[in-house]
Amino acid sequence: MSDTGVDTKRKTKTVPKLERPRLYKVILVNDDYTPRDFVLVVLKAVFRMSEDQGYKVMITAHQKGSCVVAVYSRDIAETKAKEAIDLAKEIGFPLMFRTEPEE
Ligand code: TYC
Repeated sequence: MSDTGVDTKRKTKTVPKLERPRLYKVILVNDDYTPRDFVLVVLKAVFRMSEDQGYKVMITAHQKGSCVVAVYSRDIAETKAKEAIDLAKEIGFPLMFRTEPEE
């Protein structure tokens, strides 16, 4: 108690709520020009996927229009998406990856 008679001592601690940083999905988008085998090469090289995983993701994007490849922090997701797009661009394929935040 202080000498003003007012109890200034806090009785409950305020614990700041730390929000977990949002995670971002990297999404593979289908197109009509990039060869399936090349999509697989990119998925294995950039996203470290096995042949099996890569094939499933590639064929899902091919059939449904898009497929989630992986989930990362925003920085890593954007870097990997750009790396993959650039790799395809170098060879002249329009392969596209998008990133979007998870709900
Ligand atoms: N649709 C392409 C083809 O038939 C293959 C492909 C699959 C391209 C997935 C992009 O994200 C993709 N050659």
